[in-house]
This record gives sequence, structure tokens and C-alpha cells, in this order.
Amino acid sequence: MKTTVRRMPDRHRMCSRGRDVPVLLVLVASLLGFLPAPEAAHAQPGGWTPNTRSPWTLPPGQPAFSFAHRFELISGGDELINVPTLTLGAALREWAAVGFDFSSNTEIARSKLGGNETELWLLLRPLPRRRHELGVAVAYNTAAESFDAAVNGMVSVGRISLVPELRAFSDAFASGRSGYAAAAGAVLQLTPYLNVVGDVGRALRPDTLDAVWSAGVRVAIPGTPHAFTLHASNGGATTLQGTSHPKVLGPESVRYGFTFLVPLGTRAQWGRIFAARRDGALPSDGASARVEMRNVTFAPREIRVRVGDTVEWVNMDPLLHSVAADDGAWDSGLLAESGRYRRVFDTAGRFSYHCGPHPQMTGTVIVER
Ligand SMILES: [Cu+2]
Repeated sequence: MKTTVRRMPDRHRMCSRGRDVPVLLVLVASLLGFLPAPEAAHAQPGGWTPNTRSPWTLPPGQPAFSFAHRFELISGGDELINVPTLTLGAALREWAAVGFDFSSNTEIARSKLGGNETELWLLLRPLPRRRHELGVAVAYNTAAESFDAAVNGMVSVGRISLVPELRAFSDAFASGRSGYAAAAGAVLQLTPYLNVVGDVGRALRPDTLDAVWSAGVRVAIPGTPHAFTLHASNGGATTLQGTSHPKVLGPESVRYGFTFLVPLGTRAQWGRIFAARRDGALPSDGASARVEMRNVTFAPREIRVRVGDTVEWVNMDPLLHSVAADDGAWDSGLLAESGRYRRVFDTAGRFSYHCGPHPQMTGTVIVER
């Protein structure tokens, strides 16, 4: 059966006052830990932990800018060393993303110390929307002139997720020799939106370098893909080689920093800013019933249709939702605000479904002859 996901303009958009209140409620409830959102810990383009590389989890077509900044205050002076890693990326599909990292203070290649380092990458997510995740990264690092790769995973047991990562380099740290590194990270979910994160990794070939570690606290901003991770580390740029090589510049043993993800908005969101005002919604193209995803609920929660009818779901929230059959028979994938999913029901019965990121969000389609 063919289903399509499309965006449509939202006629309620002009009155923003009504929208802010539910968002605020979600925010407060989430910080108190009332709203389960296991997806929050996993929604980490950039890294599951500060020095690991997770697959991109924003919806296709939504580019984002991520900023990792580590500072070192030189004791007794007013000088500051900062090692920024700027990342720009976007998903092509739910399982593939491309982008690059750029750091203006590389520490991986002795001959280029303090120079630029760019890593071009392709991230694959072969098992999207599972509790356990698998990530594959293929990259090229300009400072080491090396083709790099990493395989990692996230295995969750209760509130703890473990992130093993293996990295391989065709030219490790511009040494002219190939190399590899291993790392292990952990995420402790205190609440769905407050995580303690950390990792430790080490180059195994060459085996002359010290381990690289990080430890920090991540705050996911509910209802958005934004996450802010305040952390300490002895590492530098957050490229695959950068996270395998301890810091070189500066006299301190530890740097403090943050990573912050800034989504650049979907086409629908930009369209809203630049499009001329439109009154009314698009015609619903023969859909027989419409369910809105609004304030983290399906409305109406239960609908009755006839065999052969088309049901349309529209996401009216500024959050990611999905529509997934409880029996696993179908799944819309993540829908951004204004995202739409349609499905034809051609057998009679009761079909219960839920939202992937918000399992408490449930609904039923009753199909009658
Ligand atoms: Cu949802």
C-alpha cells in the first residue's frame, strides 16, 4: 500500500498565542519527568556522548548546525584557548545524513597544529526507530588526509544506555600509517530530558597516546531537537580522529565546553516566514477522515471510517510525532510540524496505533463495513 508524507500549510499558524501555552506546559511537565520521551536521549545529531558520533536523527530535509566549543583558561593569565568544532549537516533519508565538521584548531597532526581541520562525513543509521541503535560513519579528514570510518551502537537497558564505538583511520594522526581506536560511552537518563553523559576512548594503533575522556550533563529542550551538553574533556575537535587524540595545545589537563545543536528549520517553517498569507487549508484530496496531532495527543483519539476510506494525520505541534500501528504493520516515520501521513484502510477491524517518540500518545481507527 502506498502512503505519502507531505507538508501542508497550517491555518492555525497565524495565532501563535494558543501555541505557546501547550509548549510551555510540555516543557514544565517534561522537566519534572512526567512525560516519558525515550526518543529524547537518542535525538542527538552530533554525538550520543561528547566524544562519540551518533547518526543524525533530525527528519530528512531539516539541516542543522551544531556547535561544540571547548575552552581552556590559561592559569594566571587572561588568555583563552578555544577549540571550536562547527558542524553543518542534514539527513537525506531517515537512515542517511551528510555534512561536515570544521575546527580552526586541529591537534591531530603535528605539522598542522593549530591549523584547520575539516571532516566530511556520511552517517548511516541502518536500524531507524529501534530502541537499540546502530550507526556507521564514513569520513575524510583534511588535516590527517585520511579516510576514516566508525561503527557504533547504542544499547539501552532501563535508564542506562551504553555506546561502544570503533574507529579506523587510513592515515592515523598524519603519521603515514593506518590506525584504529576504541571508545565506550554511557548515557544515564535521570529524566527523559536530563542526562548524565560520558565516555572514554583510546587509540589502539598507534598505542602511544593517552586515553581521551569526557563527562557532562545534557539538557534536551522538550519539544525541540535542541540539546545542550555542558562537559569537561581532555580532547579537542570532535572529529573521529580528534576524539581519539588527547589535547595538545595549552598547559591545562582539562578543558570545559559545551555542544549545542541549532536546527535550521524545515522548508515548511521557512515557507511560513516568507510565504504570503494564505487563508484556509489545502483541500484534503479525498481523505475521508482527519486526525490532528495536537498538544501531544491524537484528536480525535478514536475515529470510525468505512472499508476503503483514507485517514489523514496532520502534525499541528512544533514537535516531531509519528503514527505507528501497535502491531508494527505500518509506521509513518517522524513527521515534523505540518507533516502529513495518509493511509487507506481496506479491511474492517480495530486498529490501534501510537506515536513513536511519545508512547503515551495513542489512538484507534475503527473500520466498519
Ligand atoms: Cu508524538
